[in-house]
Amino acid sequence: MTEDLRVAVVGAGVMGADHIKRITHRIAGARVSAIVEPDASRAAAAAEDAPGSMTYTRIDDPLEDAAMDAVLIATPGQFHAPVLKPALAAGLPILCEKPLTQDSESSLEILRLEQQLDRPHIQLGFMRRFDKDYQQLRELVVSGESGELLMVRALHRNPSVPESYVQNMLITDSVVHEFDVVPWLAGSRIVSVEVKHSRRNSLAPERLREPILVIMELENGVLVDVEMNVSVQFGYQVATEAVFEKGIGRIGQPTGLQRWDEGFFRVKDHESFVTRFADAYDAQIQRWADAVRRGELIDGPNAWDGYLVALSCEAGVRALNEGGVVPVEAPERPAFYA
Ligand code: ISE
Repeated sequence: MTEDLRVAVVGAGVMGADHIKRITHRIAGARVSAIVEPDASRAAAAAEDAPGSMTYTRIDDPLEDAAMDAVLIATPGQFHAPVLKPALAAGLPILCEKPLTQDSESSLEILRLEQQLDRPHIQLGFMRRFDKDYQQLRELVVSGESGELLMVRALHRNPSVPESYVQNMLITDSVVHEFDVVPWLAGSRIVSVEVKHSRRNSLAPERLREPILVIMELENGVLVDVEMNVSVQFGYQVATEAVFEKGIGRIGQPTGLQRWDEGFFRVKDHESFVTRFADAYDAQIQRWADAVRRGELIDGPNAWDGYLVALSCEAGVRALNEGGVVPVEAPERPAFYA
């Protein structure tokens, strides 16, 4: 393909608007040709960041106009399936923000539709796999330089969450990232999930009981704990410590200017995932666009990975609400997704 890849961005909320700016200003060989967003003011604001784009309120219209070569889905999770289905039927390559769909049953339906095509068309937006720190940690695991991986200790902290964020989203919207990245890091799948409730943060919204501690066991025996905390007030932190036989690997510490003044030592920390993972989002979308232009269609986690994560989320939600150690059973990866 010599022309720019024409991308339709569906959903112009926080992530969609950020991706529209990214594609316009930082991604080579791609441009936003269509914006699908029912909220008129959001659509108008997003269109300003994508010169030459058309705005629509429903996915069917740009599909009918053949206004795009590829689709980036950044709507809330419950609207993924209604966009995935017609986009797959049109044979378009898709980058879909997490989660694939709301549950494993509807994810399976998407897998069935995708398998009617000649190869995977859906890449999942698990951006942590494109973060340099995570990539280096994975290389350390694979190299064996520090011996075998024994434990993973993860911190996932948000300053606050929007009103639409409800209790189960601790798992389905937040820990969903660890459910993807940890098996990728450790080279082993999740076999069980347990959730412990800590003393409740009185600053958390009424409807939330958190922070929580999520404990996962991997097939290779590695134990993983995740502090999931969405009311820390002061900033956004995603950090991991990996415990090996002969050493420790640590990622996600604040970087940049260190200041000593007025009796304090300070380093600026992130306030949102938008800045913490900006480089990872850039790399993810650039590699996806390059893969689509080469005709390979995806270069990252696929819909099967999204399905495995949906299974872990179901176990996680059960563990959150009912307690106990909940097993995660996953079928064999089909050759289509090898
Ligand atoms: C949000 O939707 C994300 O995907 C962020 O990466 C995560 O840290 C946050 O907890 C979610 O709400």
